[in-house]
Order: sequence, then structure tokens, then C-alpha cells
Amino acid sequence: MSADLITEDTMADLPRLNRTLRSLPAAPVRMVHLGLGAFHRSHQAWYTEQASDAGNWGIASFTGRRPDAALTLAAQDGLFTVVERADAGDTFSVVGSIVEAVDGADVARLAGLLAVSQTAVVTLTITEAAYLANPDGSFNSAAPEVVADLAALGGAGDPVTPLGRLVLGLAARRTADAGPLAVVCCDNLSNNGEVARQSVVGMANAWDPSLAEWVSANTSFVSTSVDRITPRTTPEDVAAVAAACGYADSSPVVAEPFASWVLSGDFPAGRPRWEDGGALFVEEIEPYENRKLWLLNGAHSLLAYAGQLRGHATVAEALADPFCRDAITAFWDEAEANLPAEGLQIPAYREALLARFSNARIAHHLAQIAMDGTTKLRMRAVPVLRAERAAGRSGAAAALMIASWMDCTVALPPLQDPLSAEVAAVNADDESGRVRALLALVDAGLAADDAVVDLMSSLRGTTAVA
Ligand code: CS2
Repeated sequence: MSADLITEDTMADLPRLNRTLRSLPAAPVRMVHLGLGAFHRSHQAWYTEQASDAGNWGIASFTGRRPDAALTLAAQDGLFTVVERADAGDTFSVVGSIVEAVDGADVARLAGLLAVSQTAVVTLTITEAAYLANPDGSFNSAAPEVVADLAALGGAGDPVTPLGRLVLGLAARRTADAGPLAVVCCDNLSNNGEVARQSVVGMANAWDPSLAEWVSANTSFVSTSVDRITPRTTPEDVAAVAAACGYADSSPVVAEPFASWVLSGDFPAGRPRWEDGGALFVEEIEPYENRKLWLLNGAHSLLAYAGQLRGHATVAEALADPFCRDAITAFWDEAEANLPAEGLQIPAYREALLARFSNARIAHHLAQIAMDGTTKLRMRAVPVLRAERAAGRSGAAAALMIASWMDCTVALPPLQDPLSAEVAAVNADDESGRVRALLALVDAGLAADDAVVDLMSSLRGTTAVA
């Protein structure tokens, strides 16, 4: 049936996707995930489905702030369709590795699962900002969310941050003497295993120092570089799945065909054979991490800010604009000069990125990428800008990413950001010192450097179409 013919009525006549329909048994829970969203489903859940031992590795996946995704997924026994969207067309496959979809507020279930030794792995996609890290990567124990969660952990209610909930679960594991496990950070942060370690141990320490000791001794924080472009699912995607597959799936996920997962660290209680789906286990992750964070995510942020200022809505649209494409090429040249030449195949990686970004069938919205700029720019622009300046060069292309963000904070409706109040205060009060004050929210060291502030000021306003 054509997707145009799918209406609410025809959808109601279709069988609902579930385990009985697909004769798919549920694997026992051995993994817990925090951050049940589209990317988790197209990436970690998809990789787990590809493992030859998938039958032993069920995932209990918890939502963040809202229960909605858990409710819709639970109604179809955790099953969902992955739509791999290539230029040439769509392919559809059902993923069954999520065996429990749980409201994140159900901390009793989280604690119950972490308290059994067969739970071996916790994966995290909680967003960069949720690690509540200071710019140097250390844990910000003074953040208001932390203070509120500490009161909750002390007996005033349930914690609400992912860190607070995880720490509560780890305390239950210690009490049950259920042994060591691995925490696998799947957020786009440099050195993400170490950031996760500092934040989880920091949160535990602020509550109960003896728990922090237990966590340090019993938790392996695995660093990973994750990659798969996964835009938000639209009603048209739901109709396309119904038309092509003949069942009703309220929660399909659309992703590009490409996927990559590089991991480094120990799994003391075991893990699925993710290598069967192409995951790579390495000793030294930093070069892979920097390649992905700078070349892919850096280009994304540059497109998100410069592209929106120039009136574009999606990555593919922005990339078709020669101004944006030149800006990306210049930024990639700066990034590449600071990556090891050996082993990373940068020219091929850049070529592949251009092809991935220009997949016009994936409507990847710039507004989605533009969120949380102060945190993202620290990983994506600042290291390249610093490295270029240390090498005696200007870093103008990396600086343009930050300058475009500054322009967006004035030209666009307020962007979601952990520092949105500070951004608004700067824009209201500080006309003359605006560039320095906004830069200080991204990186205090750079903001103290007059030459960088001058460079940034000279780039402001150069992106927008005249
Ligand atoms: C994007 C990433 O939203 C963003 O900030 O840059 O989510 C990006 O699509 C993924 O990292 C791709 O793997």
C-alpha cells in the first residue's frame, strides 16, 4: 500500500507490532540503558540485535524526563522498526533487543535491576549537558540539579537527574553485593568514559564517600565514540513503515545506513558480541574520538549556526550552500592539521561525510543540532581553535563556528542550553563586552585572550546573507 493511503483508520486495521506477531522471544535483561531515545534505538539497541549472542542480552531501557517513549514502546513489547534511509531507498528491519521500556521516574525498577549480578552493562545516552561537568571535565557538585538530587537521595524523594538515578542504582548493587559492572558512555564528549567516571563518582561522593569508593573499585567506565545520524521520527515515517511492512509501529526510527561504534575499556561482567555488528574495540580511543567529534560533530555545529543564519533548515540544504561548504572545508583543514596522519584515513572520512551529509532523504534539522551550544562548542570548536593558535595559526574557521553561535543567540529565538539564563543575561546587559562575555560561557581561557576576542568580533555578522 502507498504511504499516502495510510490514515488513522487504515492504521487501526493493521496488526500492532509486538512479540507475538513476530514470534520473537524476549531475551533476559542483562543490560540497562538510561536515555531511551531515537539514537539509543538506532545505535546500541541495533548493535545488540546484530550480536550472535543477542538471545542472552535483553536491554531494560529507561526514559529521561518524560515517560512517553516508554509507554509507546512498551505497548509493542519493546519492538520497533529501524528504517535505514539511503539515497536509493529505504530498508526495514525489526529490532527486539529492548525487552523492557521503562519510565525513568521508576527508580525502584532501576535499583532492582542493578542489584542483580546478571545485569552486566549500563549504557548512557543522557546528552552532553547531563554530566554536569565543568569546562575542565570535573564534576560540578554545586549545580542546582545536584543539590536538589542530594536532598532527594538524603530522603526527601526520588532523584531526577540521570546521574542521581544511576548512583541510587549503584548503591543498591553495593548493598546486594552483586559485583562489578561496566558503564558505557555513549554521549558525544571527548574522553567520555573519564567524564562519566568523574561525574558518577563525584555524585556518589557528594552523597556518601564510601559509596564513591565502592563505585571506583567496582565500575569500569568504558569510553566510546558513537556515530549514526538519526533525525527525529515524523508522522510520515510512521505511515511509510505501515505501508511497507503491513503492521502498525508507533515508534519506528529512521537512520542513515552508516553506523560506527569504537569502544575502549573493560567489561568485568561480560558484554554482547557487538563486534558482530561491526563495533571496533581499541586500546587508544582518542584519535577516533577526535576525528568524529571534530570532523562530523564540528561540521554539524558549524552548519547548524551558519546554516540557520543563512536561512537553511536541514543539514543537506545547508551543505548545498557554497558559503557553508567552504566554511566546512576550511574547518576540516584546521582539524585535520591536528589529527594524526597515520591510520585514520582522513581524506576518505571527509569524502564519506560529504556523502552522508548530502543524503537529502534524511531531513536532519539544524535546530535540533543547535541545542546545548555552550557544551557542544567546547568539544567541537575549542580544541581545534586552541591547537591552531598554539601552532601559530589563526584558527579562523573554528572561531567562525563560535562567532556564528553568538550571532544565533541574538538572531534566533532563544536556543535550549544549560546556560540559557547566562546567555540571555549577557545579551540583555553587556552590549560592549558581549563577545568576551559569551565566549567566557564556552571557554574562560579563550575569553581572557584579547587576540581571540578580536578575531571573534571581526567574524561576527559575516555569515548572514546580506
Ligand atoms: C549532532 C549529533 O545533534 C547533534 O549535535 O551533531 O547528534 C550527530 O548527528 C551524531 O553524533 C551522529 O553520530
